[in-house]
Amino acid sequence: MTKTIIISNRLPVDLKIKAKKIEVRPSVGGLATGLSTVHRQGKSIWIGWPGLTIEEIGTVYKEKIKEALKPLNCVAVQLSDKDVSGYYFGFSNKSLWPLFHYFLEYTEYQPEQWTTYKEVNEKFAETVLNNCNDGDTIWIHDYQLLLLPKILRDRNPTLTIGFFLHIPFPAFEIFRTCPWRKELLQGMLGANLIGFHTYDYAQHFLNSAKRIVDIQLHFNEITYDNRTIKVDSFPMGIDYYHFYNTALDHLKGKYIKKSDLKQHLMEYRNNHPDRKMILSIDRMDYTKGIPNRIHAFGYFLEKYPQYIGKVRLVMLSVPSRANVPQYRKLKKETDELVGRINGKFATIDWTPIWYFYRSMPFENLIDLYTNAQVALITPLRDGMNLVAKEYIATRTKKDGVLILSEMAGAASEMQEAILVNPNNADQIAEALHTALEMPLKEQIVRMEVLQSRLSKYTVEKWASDFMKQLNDSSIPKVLNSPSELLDRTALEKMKLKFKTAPNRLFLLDYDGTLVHFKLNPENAIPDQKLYELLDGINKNNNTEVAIISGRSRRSLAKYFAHKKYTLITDHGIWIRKIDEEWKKIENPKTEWKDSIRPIIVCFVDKTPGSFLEEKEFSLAWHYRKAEAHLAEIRMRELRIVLSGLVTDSELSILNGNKVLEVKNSIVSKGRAITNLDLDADNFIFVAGDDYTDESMFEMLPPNAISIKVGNTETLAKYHVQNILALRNLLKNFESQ
Ligand code: GDG
Repeated sequence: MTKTIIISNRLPVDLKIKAKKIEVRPSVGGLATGLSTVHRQGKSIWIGWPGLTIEEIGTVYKEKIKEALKPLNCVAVQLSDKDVSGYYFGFSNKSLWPLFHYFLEYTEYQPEQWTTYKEVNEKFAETVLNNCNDGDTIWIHDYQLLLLPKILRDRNPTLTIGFFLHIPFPAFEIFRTCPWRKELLQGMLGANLIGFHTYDYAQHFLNSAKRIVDIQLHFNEITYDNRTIKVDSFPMGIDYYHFYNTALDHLKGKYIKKSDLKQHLMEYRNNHPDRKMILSIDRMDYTKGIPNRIHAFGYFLEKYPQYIGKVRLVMLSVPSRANVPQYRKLKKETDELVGRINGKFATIDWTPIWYFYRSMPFENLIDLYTNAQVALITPLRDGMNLVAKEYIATRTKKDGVLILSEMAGAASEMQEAILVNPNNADQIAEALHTALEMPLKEQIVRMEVLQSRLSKYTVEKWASDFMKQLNDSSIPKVLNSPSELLDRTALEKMKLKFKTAPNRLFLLDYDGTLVHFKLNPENAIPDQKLYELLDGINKNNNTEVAIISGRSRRSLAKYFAHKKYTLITDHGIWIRKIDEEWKKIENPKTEWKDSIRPIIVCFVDKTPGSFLEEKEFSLAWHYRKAEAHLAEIRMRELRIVLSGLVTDSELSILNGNKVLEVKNSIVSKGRAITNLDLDADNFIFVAGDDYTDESMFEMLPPNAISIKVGNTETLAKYHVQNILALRNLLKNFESQ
């Protein structure tokens, strides 16, 4: 039975060593709650860092911790002090966090930290691989583990891998500034499904992937490395009824024991029923817009002095990453600002800002939520922001107003809040004024819509939606195609036929089948291993290796003229059999080139990076090197222009891999291979990757073995995932 493995930087546990004993308690964060259903179902484990380094644990406690985590189905990744400092405080929080939140001025790049980030992602992979079996489902979380999907995919292709990013994915112009942008994207592309909080983040990711990595895109489906990768948005919710019911219990006075905070809040309310409370809660992080909020509140008191003595801003700032310099600076700035506003506006019995720099127990959090008439949440950037959602869930009487930054992912689902630009102090002041004066009726109307939405899209729903799509994505897609993934039985049959057949023919397409595409076709040269493989097959008795390609005679001859292989070039115009001279097997007209060429040249001029390849009998417009988005638009335009001109049925337009080619219709690989010995008794093995190869598959006798490299629609009998898989398959036929 396969299982699910959840992987996040931190395990969902609080771990302490007290009086030589290990204390492990499950933590109650949003992610832990949301995934608890996934984690509870059947066999499932959670892998992550337990929060103590190898040095802190020492050899004595290592095994004890392992034992203590076992009942919770958790497995620890062992990290040293150096790992945590380079990977977590370093690359994750000094490079990725600011970059992804558009804080370029805080983004630092230190190669040693990048190296540690890679090493730690490898360490996570090792722990996962030691705990997983073929076919398991893996769900990886967040920016600390961007490289992990690819590492796992490379080591075990049978895994179904999902990845979810909890923070924003920035626009291409921001992301491209990262020195290791390509590796990061390739890392994420190891997954089958990549999830983001919002549609915008998903679009930013697709845009970057399109421009930086050589992918093909169809709506939100990527084809890369001959795999399909789905990209989608899954807005994360909260454990709605946990917040709602706890708030109800608070109102009913179920919690007899009153904390200091609760006591204060009650006194404040009873002694000053006309005073209102504005609440903000966040980690002390520069992305959360804390100084902007304090400034705006000060400006509000100046603009509307009638509220002096009447409203109070209660600000809970939870300490976070306090050893990163920018966070220390922020703390200092916040302390000073709060001091300044309080100094300026305070009266004998009233202070404008109550500021807490600490974390509070859950019960107190609920007290704050239920006592605040207004929540003021103004991050400069925020992946989602769960606090905004939690405030809504605790408003059991349906009163209260949420002011929310439009830069938070949550804003796209919470249009009934008052949305503000966090950099616009005047707009925030106006929003505060509107919120404080909002008639109860309007508060209720807005609250009802928000509550109804949040109570449906809970964190459990979020997790189950993601898992459902992930499980659907594990089935390889070969649409409308009879082709099967080649299995062991098929391979054994193939080997038997190879042994017993009188003659053997290996007919192999070149680009995309034997070698990877390169930006410039001139660079897609055969490697030594490929020569050894083809020679190894060719050494067998009665065996012919034939390379067939749309490339020109000159280009293919450069690589293989010295070999004893058959060569077919220009989509099937020239053939060179073993020990024979080149022979022209088609003689198509070429006059049409004079009228088509100027049109393609015009598109080359309009599309920087694209170029025209003049072949003897065809014209090819290559756009692999052009900016992907523009190239796609231009390719469509060119195809329309050409289709209008190419009414002559003797010409056809081929849409290849980042190339549009016009050639004579009669010329095809299918026609060309009729010049070879295709006797049905022979062992015939044909492989290709794009639709120009389909004409070959169509011409083959029924018992020939046809193989499509990649996952798209085909007439071939079998498909293999990629070039490496084909090369591995061919190794079975090397002469011993
Ligand atoms: C990242 C993304 C995304 C806060 N103070 C206390 C406390 N909290 C709880 C809140 C809330 C959580 O912490 C904070 O969640 P946020 O979503 O607001 O922010 P991040 O920590 O930055 O989280 C964010 C999130 O991941 C999920 O994908 O929404 O955009 O940055 O649940 O209630 N809880 C307790 N005491 C506190 O003092 N008990």
